[in-house]
Amino acid sequence: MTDVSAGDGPVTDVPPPATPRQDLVDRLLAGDRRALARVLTRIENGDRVGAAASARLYAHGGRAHVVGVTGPPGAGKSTLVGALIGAYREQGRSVGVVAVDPSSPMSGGATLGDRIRMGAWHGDDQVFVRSMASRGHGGGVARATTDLVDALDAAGFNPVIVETVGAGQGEIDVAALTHTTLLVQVPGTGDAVQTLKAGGLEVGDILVVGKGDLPGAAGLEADLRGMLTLAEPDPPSRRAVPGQDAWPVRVIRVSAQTQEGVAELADAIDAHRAHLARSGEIVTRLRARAEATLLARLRALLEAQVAGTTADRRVADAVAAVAARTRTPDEALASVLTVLAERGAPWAGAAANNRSASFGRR
Ligand SMILES: Nc1nc2c(ncn2[C@@H]2O[C@H](COP(=O)(O)OP(=O)(O)OP(=O)(O)O)[C@@H](O)[C@H]2O)c(=O)[nH]1
Ligand SMILES: [Mg+2]
Repeated sequence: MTDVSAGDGPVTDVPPPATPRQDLVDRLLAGDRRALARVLTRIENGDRVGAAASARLYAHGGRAHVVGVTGPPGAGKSTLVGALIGAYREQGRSVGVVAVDPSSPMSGGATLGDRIRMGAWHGDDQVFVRSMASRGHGGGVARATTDLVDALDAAGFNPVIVETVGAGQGEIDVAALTHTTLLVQVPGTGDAVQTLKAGGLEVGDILVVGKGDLPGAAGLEADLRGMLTLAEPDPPSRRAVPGQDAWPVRVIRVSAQTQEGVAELADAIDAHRAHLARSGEIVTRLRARAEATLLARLRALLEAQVAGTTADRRVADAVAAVAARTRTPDEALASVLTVLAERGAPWAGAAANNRSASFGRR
């Protein structure tokens, strides 16, 4: 384990006691759920303690199968996750859940956390649910979600389920951080097939027809199956490892109300996991996940450096000049880069020099 706490002080939020006590991360790793809850809160807050904890936990992760559950607001995602928790508990498996932006006011759904508190898993220390509002996190939702998933993974939960609203167009790209993605569609909304055509197919490993007890569910199931037979067999985003078969996307109709299809869905998730391991596709997915995580952090870093640049007089002048068409946007960029370089972004100075060199050659 890498000790990154040296510069940041120990990962604990109480003053050092007279007798040495285990710190939060050690307690989390030893199975202490209260320590886990506190670490998750610090991670969600995005503070230094949370960042230091994430860094220490990282080497302990990578064991959990991470399952994404995504779909439109009110599709029954939380109810479905609750049903899956039941299936996993029957198999004696622990389950960690991160629910992002639960219960939009429109859907009439209770948060998953509320359901658990009211339901059968209250007090079961093999089930841990964390709901996170996406509002107020700015661009940090994806980061916080990834770190929360990693912390539950390090704490030994397997699988870890992530519930998010949306299908690719949402504010966080769930497929980039999960191993198996369930795309939930419901009858009667009329947009299911459109969603899938608009990229959902590239995201979903398993297409779930939710609220399968409602009229229209069988029809939607048939539509989705029909669409799959017409779809490009091996789109670039899910290209199989050479020499291996691609995963055949499955359609499963589930009713969380009658429990119909829930066990079949849990089995399909396991089958997808086995496919990823057998075919070697898991390696590709983990690389893609690592790349997406790094790029997202790079983007966040650059955005933080860029934020507020327009407050600088020279940048404001450049903006005015572009608006008045006395300078081109590319010429104005040089001013912005100069300001960024002065504010401690060394790459900007190099980029500014390169740009003036290439303008000189023109
Ligand atoms: N008929 C029927 N209704 C369901 C089923 N599953 C969920 N519902 C209902 O659908 C509504 C929304 O359920 P949620 O599980 O909160 O949906 P959600 O997708 O998590 O909602 P948000 O997180 O707010 O987007 C609730 O009123 C549920 O009781 C089902 O299998 N059948
Ligand atoms: Mg929900």
